Amino acid sequence: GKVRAPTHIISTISDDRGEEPCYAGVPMSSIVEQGYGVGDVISLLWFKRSLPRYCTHFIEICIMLCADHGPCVSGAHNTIVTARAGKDLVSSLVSGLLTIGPRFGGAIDDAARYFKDAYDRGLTPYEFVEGMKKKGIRVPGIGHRIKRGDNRDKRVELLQRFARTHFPSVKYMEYAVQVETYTLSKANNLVLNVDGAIGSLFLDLLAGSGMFSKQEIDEIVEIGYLNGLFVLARSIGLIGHTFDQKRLKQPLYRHPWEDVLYTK
Ligand code: Q5B
Repeated sequence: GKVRAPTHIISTISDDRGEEPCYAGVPMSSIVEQGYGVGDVISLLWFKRSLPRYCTHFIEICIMLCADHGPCVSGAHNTIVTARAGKDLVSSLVSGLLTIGPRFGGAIDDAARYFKDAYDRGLTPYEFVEGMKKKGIRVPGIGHRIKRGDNRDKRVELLQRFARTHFPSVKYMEYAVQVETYTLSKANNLVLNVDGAIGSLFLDLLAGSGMFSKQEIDEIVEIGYLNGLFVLARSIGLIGHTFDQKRLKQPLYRHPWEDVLYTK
């Protein structure tokens, strides 16, 4: 009989062997003809299922409001400097992307991990925050360079308003808000930031949509899918910054001596 040669790659999310590519079994023509959006495509390629419209809309809102945050943040700064050094689009983009991490934009997965663990174990915000302090770990999803208790992040408010209106449950987000109330009592910059809002609300999406088993939720949180939202979104802005610098024909960037403390 026929013998199947062993394969070197296993793939489960897409297939291009037929007349048209399929994402998680859904042909491209259906995606286009049924008016799917980028949230649906992310659902198919990342989660391997079609999610309800409020979930895909939420994903799209995350993408839109994380697409850029001006030229001064780490990612845009790196991209601008790289573009001004005459590098190409991909180099400029990845130079910015490489700054995404635990302090900048890449705290979403850890925010989800820590908020989930603390909520599921029934820790009070005080026990959670002080426990993190004892371990010397900053609470992921809390704190911002320019946002304050009296100057909240509008993006966080927009996400919260959408979820309170459309999600069946926002228990993880409400827990994150209680944590914020406690951290704000310690310092005015310790607000719930955009990473913390997305991390906690995605837990609510996973737990409340009825589309994921407990085991699947644990796996998604453990693998860490959610920083992908920031990486994907901010790529839009970083590409824009690259084009902007090239359009403006900006010269090589050199940091001014006056802004460096030279010391022995
Ligand atoms: N303290 C974000 O810090 C920042 C604490 C804390 C306990 C905390 C910091 C942090 C967790 C990581 C996180 C995502 C580095 C941020 C983003 C996207 C963005 C960016 C943009 C965009 C800011 C002063 C005192 C110290 C610290 C204490 C600070 N955070 N304690 N838990 N989480 N957060 N990142 O202002 O006693 O003086 O030693 O690491 O969630 O990246 O727009 O810019 O869209 O692009 O540099 O929004 O919060 O404050 O380091 O001077 O700390 O607060 O221990 O206490 P800062 P520091 P002490 S959203």
